[in-house]
Amino acid sequence: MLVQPIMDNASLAGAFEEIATLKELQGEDGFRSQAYRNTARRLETLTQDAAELVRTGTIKDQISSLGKSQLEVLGQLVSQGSSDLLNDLRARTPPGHLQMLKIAGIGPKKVRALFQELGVTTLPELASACETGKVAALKGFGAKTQAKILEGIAFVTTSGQRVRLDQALFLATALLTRVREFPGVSRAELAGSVRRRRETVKDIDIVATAESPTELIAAFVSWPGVRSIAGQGETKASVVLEAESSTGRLSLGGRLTINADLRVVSPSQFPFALNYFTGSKEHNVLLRQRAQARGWRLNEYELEGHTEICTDEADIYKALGLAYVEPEMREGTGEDSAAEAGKLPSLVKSSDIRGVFHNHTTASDGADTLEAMALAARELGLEYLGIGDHSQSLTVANGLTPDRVRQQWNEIDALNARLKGITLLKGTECDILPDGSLDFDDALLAGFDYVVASVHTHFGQTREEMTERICRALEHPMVTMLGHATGRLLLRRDAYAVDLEAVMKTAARTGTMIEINANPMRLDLDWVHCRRARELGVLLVINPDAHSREELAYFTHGVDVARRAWLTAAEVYNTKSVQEVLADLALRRKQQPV
Ligand code: DGT
Ligand code: CA
Ligand code: ZN
Repeated sequence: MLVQPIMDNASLAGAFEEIATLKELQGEDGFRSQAYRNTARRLETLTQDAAELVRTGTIKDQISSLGKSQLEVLGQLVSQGSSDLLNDLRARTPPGHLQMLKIAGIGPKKVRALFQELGVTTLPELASACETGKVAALKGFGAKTQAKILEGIAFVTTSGQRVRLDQALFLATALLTRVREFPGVSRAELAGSVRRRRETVKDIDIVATAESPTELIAAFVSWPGVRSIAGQGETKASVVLEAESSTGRLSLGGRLTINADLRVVSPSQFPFALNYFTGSKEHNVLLRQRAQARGWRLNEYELEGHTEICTDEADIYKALGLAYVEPEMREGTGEDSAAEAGKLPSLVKSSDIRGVFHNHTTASDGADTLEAMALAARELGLEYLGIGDHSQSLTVANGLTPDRVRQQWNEIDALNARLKGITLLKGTECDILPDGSLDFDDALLAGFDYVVASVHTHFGQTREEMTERICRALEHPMVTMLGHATGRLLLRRDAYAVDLEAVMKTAARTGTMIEINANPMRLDLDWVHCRRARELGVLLVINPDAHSREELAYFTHGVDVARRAWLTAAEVYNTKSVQEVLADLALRRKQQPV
């Protein structure tokens, strides 16, 4: 049963984003599709309810660039929940063409060429065209591109079933609220990989108690957003949810489908069911073995043989001789012995974060001005906001020339003199050039409070070249932290080839921080390497890489990664106060030969 979606700003933005992509696939000129994409950005950052502005005919006051056709699309989306243009574009575009866009190195032009020259409409067809050498023979492709496409297909098809955590969490939280508000429900929690905050998830798992399980199940399978029912029983249901996917700078927009499972249990079963369905499987095995060693049996409903009552998960851990293990650490990687020895770390929390360093403004490729970003950071409760706009050679992102850098410093000084409750820091996201040198000279670099160094070009270098390149940058005395260490885009682009172990060891030796890039499309470092970095003694820093006011809040996704990596507040640089950070940054600069 498809219930009409509520057209909030994010859904409207998603529809515009999708129209832009589909128009490009149809070969319409770039300018017109870009206009739709620009509107998507504006809708996303609009603070008023766009649907309401459309209804009252005042939307053009907020988005002056809207033309006649875009206004018509908006009008239809708001009044009918769908748009003729979007429906028409969807009908004319093979779904396989959208999937092809997820392959790194393939854009709309290449998809069109493959379709027109070879009639390719699906990923399997594309794979066989590559395998028979037809793609390499096409103008503008070649053997190298063909090999890359094959790799990309393998990547997209193996990862394609999973959904990014931020998107799943958004839907899961809304669903959980509905479950909790349902009459007769006394307890309900998210379980599974969503609760453990894995970076991608297969489905949403919810565990609940209810006075009438059948009524809750019947309601659950008919809620808005449910596209179909995958299974329905007395105490369990599984549905397929469909929603507009969130937009954001690195996403493709479009539709998102994900399964959601609800399990209804009795109040006495609840802690056991929650624990079991939170997993991970590996963690469950560890717990079951501990129960067995005590002569008990642990399953999803009870701890058989144990006589004391368990009302929540902590009681179960206690019964097994363990301290409570936070869900993020339940991956079967030694958390049970640490819990037994009382050696579990006290994990960093979002409320510990007092500032962020890697953020963009309209000076480079951000959507908001310096002042708007500063006010939003203050609103979020941050004490300091570091600005890290792009450097000069990254012209595609409007990188700053030295002159523009100095101009921004003046603006920062002026804002710092004027604004209360937030301190702006002068930083840069300085490109690491292919040979490992930096995009600004030392004299200019010395004027920043700190430097984030990142790789944005020449991803195709060999593993040795890339490792040397990054390590050379880390050796540079003015580099404070390494940005998005591997360049990966979740479910879309693999990390570039790089020896991270060597990079982390170099960072540990030079005292350079490594960023946990918290953009939910990156999460780079990932939690596994992050935990290794901690072991090696690398100081980590969580950065949202915000390109708009809204994206400042991304740092919470980085906190999730840090928690999965067992990090405490002391091991994350930006839990320091503004005074501590200013003192530390000044000290770091003093130790540099200028
Ligand atoms: P995913 O793949 O992102 O959905 O990851 P999970 O961990 O949410 O996996 P899921 O949804 O298949 O199952 C939820 C939890 O239920 C899982 O973390 C542990 C538990 N579970 C499911 N199947 C088994 C099993 O065969 N053995 C054990 N020990 N636990 C299981
Ligand atoms: Ca799951
Ligand atoms: Zn970057």
